[in-house]
Amino acid sequence: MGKLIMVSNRLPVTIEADGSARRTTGGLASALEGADLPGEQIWVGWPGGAAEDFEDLEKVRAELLESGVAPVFLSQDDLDGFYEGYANSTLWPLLHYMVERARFSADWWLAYQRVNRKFADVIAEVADENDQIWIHDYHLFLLPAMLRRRKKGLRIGFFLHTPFCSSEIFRVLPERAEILKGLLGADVIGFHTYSYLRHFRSSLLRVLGWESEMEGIWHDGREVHMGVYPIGHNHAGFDEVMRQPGFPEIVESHLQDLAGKRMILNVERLDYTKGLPQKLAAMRRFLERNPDKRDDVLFVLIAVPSRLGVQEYDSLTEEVQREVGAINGEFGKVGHAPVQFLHRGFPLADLAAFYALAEVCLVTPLRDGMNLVAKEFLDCQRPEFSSRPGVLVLSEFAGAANELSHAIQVNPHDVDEVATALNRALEMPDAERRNRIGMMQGRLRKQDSGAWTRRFLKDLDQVPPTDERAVIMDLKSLAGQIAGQAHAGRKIGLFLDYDGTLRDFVDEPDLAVPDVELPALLRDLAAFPGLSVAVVSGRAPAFLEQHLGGLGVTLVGEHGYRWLDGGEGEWTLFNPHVNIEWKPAIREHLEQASLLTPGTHVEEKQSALVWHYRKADPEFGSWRARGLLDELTSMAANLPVTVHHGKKIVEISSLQVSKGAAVDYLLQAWECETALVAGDDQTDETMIMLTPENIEFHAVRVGGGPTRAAYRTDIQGMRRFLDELRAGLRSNKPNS
Ligand code: GDG
Repeated sequence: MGKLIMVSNRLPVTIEADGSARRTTGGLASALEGADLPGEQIWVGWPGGAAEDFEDLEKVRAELLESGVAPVFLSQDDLDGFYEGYANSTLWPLLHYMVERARFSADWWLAYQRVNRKFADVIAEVADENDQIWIHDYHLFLLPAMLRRRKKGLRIGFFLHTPFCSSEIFRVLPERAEILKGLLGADVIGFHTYSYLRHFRSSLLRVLGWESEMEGIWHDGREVHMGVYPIGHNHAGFDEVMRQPGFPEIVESHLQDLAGKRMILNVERLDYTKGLPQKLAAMRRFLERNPDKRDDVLFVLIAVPSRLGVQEYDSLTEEVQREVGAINGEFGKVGHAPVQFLHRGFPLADLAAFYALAEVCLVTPLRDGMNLVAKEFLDCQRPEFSSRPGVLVLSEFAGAANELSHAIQVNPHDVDEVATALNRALEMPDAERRNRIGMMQGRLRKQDSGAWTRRFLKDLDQVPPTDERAVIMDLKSLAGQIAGQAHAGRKIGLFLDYDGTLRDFVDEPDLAVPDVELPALLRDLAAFPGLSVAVVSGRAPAFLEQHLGGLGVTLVGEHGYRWLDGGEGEWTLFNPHVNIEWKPAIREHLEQASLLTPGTHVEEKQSALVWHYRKADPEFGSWRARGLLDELTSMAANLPVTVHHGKKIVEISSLQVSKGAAVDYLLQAWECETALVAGDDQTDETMIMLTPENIEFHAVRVGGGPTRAAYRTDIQGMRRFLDELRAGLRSNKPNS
């Protein structure tokens, strides 16, 4: 097994200009600290600061490399455009649904691309074939595809720590297509919740028009797996500090400071997504409504400074400071200010003590990928350290809300609701508090950051190694083998689907005409003595004859209903007794569906009916198609038909007609000794599944999806195969 290369914008440590190191605060850093990563590792990331400020860049690089860290040094220009600009002023607000905060600049986009390339450069230097690369977060959306182009044989995972916003928001981003394609360079893409995965899939559909499955998407000749991996907190780290002999003293000293007040705790990186102003509004409402509790409670707001220098963050700090002052001015008294704003970080042991002592933990972000504070608070609730169990008040817009259903969940925008929840939490009887904590704590401790890491890396590990993925290589030797057999005088049949196999799909099927090279290629192949070629398509005869007639290639139309021997003369039916009496009733049903679904229409073929939804709204269209499929399947239970869901179509065709049956017929008629079938969808599987006796039979699936074919490739790979076969046929001394 190769090594693990962890890649994040920030390293888990910040390196000062003199080379000394300091720990970074934030969700990613603290989760990974407890993750207990396996095997040999290298961390790749920005060490903090601008490259210009380091006294001796090369010395720092060499020292860091020795301790397993490969730094990506960024210039002040990079930092302005990439970090403060595109990552934190464009992507961060958009991903958190704050469109009005998002700012756009072409220069920032250039810097974002440049810095992603710098990361790719550093990784390419330290990575070897079969290493696992685990890329973290929105700063590096372009990196998976860049890296894949740069270096073969890597297993690339990507995890997004933020939400993935609805496609309606994501579409706002000018570079939306590039970002999605960049991400699809990964083998495994992970999200915290199912909703984020769903939004990502609808963005693929709405921005790129690419349909995907829940588990992933076939892209660029490989399977990109998508999954839901809710991150856990660093249970081991908190457990360790709480077990230390000095911990009770730390708790005791904070308890003294509280002087009998009931602590309502808030811990966060100071960020507008965490909703501190809204939280302060709720505190104010609570204090207004509950004068009897004003002297009892103490709101402790720990807010670690974050992204200093970014304008939004500086003004947020000022806004919070002003409001804290105003609330204390209004509701405080000599010796007691109800709100304490601590604008700094604390050591983990102090944080654990705060969590243990809090009666209420107020976690009310406006949007949050997961939120680890909520989990850490619950974990630190241990009866030996506090007189009363605590209550979690949690925003329904935090990813953690999916898992923590026994918290009091609130809408953070609803000031009244949060104020009421605060009061309810303070009044909650101890038995209920304990019960709620118990329901959540066990699971959290098991699903900690270590479990999260293991799950993600296990899936990354299951990505097949390069040589298994490189099916196109196999086709090359297959081309040589078949050319050799043709030269040796064996009778060979090639049965090739058209759309999605020889030619890409386009929005308008009539425009999917063959490119200039295809007719010549097919003609050359069919001209070789003993080698017969058939294009086996679902298309109507007229289209096939117009574009592929007269080439010496046999045309099979309407999924095997009729054929044109050698591409000229008269079309013949494979089976003149096919039953088509079922058509009127089904046609009426399909026409009804078209009326109700704008952008769809019914195509009538001799032995089939096709409902096309290529031009419908993509989600509405595929939802309707699934419904139609159910209806037709039950309607057709006693009819001699099959129903099939193809690429943007639902097709009902006679049971007696199939591509497989047509190919079976031609295999005999042509007395084939070797045959190759190739296709990209379920109708082609009827040829792929044939098992003709005494014939060497090769089946190729073009693109993704379940198949019985032994070979898999993409359209380019298929065309390359045919080119190589032609070259083999032309050469005097064939490979065998
Ligand atoms: C991003 C996503 C997602 C805070 N103050 C102190 C301190 N912290 C630690 C907490 C916690 C971490 O910072 C904050 O993590 P969050 O998950 O709450 O939020 P983000 O930093 O925004 O993280 C988030 C996360 O990535 C992981 O995927 O959950 O949604 O936005 O661990 O303990 N740590 C110490 N002293 C402090 O004063 N030692």
